[in-house]
Amino acid sequence: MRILVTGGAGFIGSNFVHHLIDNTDHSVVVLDKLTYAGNLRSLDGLPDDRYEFVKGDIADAALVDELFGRVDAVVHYAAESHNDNSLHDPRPFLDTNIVGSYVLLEAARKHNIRFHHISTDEVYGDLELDDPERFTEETPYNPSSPYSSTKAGSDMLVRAWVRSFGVQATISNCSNNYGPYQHVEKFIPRQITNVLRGERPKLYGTGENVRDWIHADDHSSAVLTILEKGRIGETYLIGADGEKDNKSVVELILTQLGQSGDAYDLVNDRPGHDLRYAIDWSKLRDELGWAPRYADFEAGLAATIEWYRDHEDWWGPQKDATEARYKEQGQ
Ligand code: NAD
Ligand code: TDX
Repeated sequence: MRILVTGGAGFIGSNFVHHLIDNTDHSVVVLDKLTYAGNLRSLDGLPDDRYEFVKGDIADAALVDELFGRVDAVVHYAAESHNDNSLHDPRPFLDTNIVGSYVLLEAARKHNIRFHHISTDEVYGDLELDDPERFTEETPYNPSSPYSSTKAGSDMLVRAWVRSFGVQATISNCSNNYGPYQHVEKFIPRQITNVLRGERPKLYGTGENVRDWIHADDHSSAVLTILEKGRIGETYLIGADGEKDNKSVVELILTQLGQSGDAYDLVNDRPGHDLRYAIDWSKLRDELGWAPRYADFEAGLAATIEWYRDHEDWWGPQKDATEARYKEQGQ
């Protein structure tokens, strides 16, 4: 197959492109606008005969029409992805996550193309710390931020285009990813690169918020499984039983880098900050036979720290501007 990957120069999209090239015979066309979050260097070293890069906007209907005419399937990662940015300037989130997804769905309908939509567990809102339940495919949508509400809106568009127009689509909602090529604005890379630069990690609020971590390569193998075996019209939750509170993650980063576990600062909390996410991924396991490979979070984190230590040339150019923005917000 030739697979169009939107947002393939971003964090999870680039991990997926490497996963496809390394583990399948498929070829890849990447469509990416190269916003501040896109980095062509994340796609270095891919074989010319199986990989093509197209710079462009998913909301550009003429370009999207041309590309859908020459691929066999589409995996849609492109998005504005950072909650904090969405609180300061929501507009690009509507343009890309909603209007952009709409343009892709119209092209999928016209070309009758297999379409997989990448989404997030944040569409379900948040859980109490002591809630024994986890999110399932049946949990009602209850998004909190401009980011998560635009992702929820795009999921609803996909469901409507399946039901009303017969589009051949599936949806996955994944928990928090970590791994190589993640922008330094995000929690884990921000704290690793702070420590590498001699700065203290910054925890929002009290640090008690819980995220359910999964390695980006496990997200990729799950998406490939759904693309190959998923039932049209279905939603699959993707997770890896990786619940950790933010304070514990910062302590691990500090100690793995040889610092004292309490050498962090508490900073202003995020408005509307979701307390806890937790994913029940048993449908994906039972129906499609998928399982994660990175069961050991501490080992995956150590490998990620090594990657950032070795790749300052990749993240260094964006670090100062990112920290300057956080400083303005007291974070
Ligand atoms: P990212 O911000 O690292 O990458 C997004 C990519 O999309 C960038 O390369 C950017 O240039 C591109 N892009 C943005 N707007 C575009 C447009 N209009 N046209 C074309 N390209 C555009 O994001 P990420 O963390 O890799 O997230 C990818 C997807 O996975 C998103 O849909 C996100 O909602 C979803 N997701 C992320 C996580 C996570 O933990 N990061 C978890 C679950 C789901
Ligand atoms: O400096 C920080 N300090 C801090 O305590 C930052 C940047 C974050 N945090 C907290 C906020 C969250 O509780 O860490 C947690 C993770 O924050 P983010 O990396 O911003 O991720 P989150 O808001 O949980 O959303 C991520 O997972 C779901 C992705 O960015 C989304 O794209 C995805 O949908």
